[in-house]
Amino acid sequence: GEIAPGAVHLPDWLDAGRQRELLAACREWACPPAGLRTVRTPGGGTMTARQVCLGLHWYPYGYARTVVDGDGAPVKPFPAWLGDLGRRAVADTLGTGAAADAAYDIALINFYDADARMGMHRDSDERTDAPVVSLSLGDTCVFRFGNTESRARPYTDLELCSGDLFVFGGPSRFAYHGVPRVHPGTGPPELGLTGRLNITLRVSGR
Ligand code: MD5
Ligand code: FE
Repeated sequence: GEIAPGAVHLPDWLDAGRQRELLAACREWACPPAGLRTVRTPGGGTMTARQVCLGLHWYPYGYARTVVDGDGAPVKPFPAWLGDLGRRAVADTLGTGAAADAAYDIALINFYDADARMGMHRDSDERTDAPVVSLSLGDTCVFRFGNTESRARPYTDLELCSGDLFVFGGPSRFAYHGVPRVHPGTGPPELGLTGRLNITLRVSGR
């Protein structure tokens, strides 16, 4: 349902078979070169969620062609089928008009173990306002959807489960958001994933 203008949550959008396929693809993308890495922040810390990128590699803060805080390898390509999936996601949430010109070219895949979190932030390194498509696999998390003014309240906490789709478009594209916790062991057992994966599809504008 619509959580705020432009922010639409569709639980169970990916069936069990699609979840398995997407997880299998993520496992290949996670392999070196340019695989899963620990992201270093400009302040000298590290993010607790580990990440792999397709199309362009995100590093705090900006985008790069090579894995700056990984093995220096060129980032893996963004496959056409993932762009098709993104446009289907936007069509199913915001309508076919919104999906028509969404040329997805970046995927950020975040892996959360039981202790990983993501602090409240805004995604503003893309040079477009195209909707961000978010897909979740594995353990359920608490997702904190905030406002466009500050990290503070008001915000809404909701659970994102394996197979859920969330699209952030319109005025919700630049809202603050975060992942305050993951509930370990809550994913579908038959998926065979310990932890949580989140796949976001984005339009770089580059
Ligand atoms: C996650 N990832 O669950 C989230 C899902 C990230 C990140 O936050 O930056 O990798 S993306 C959620 C998102 C994207 C764009 C806008 C908004 C939320 N929003 O306005 O709430 O790993
Ligand atoms: Fe984000």
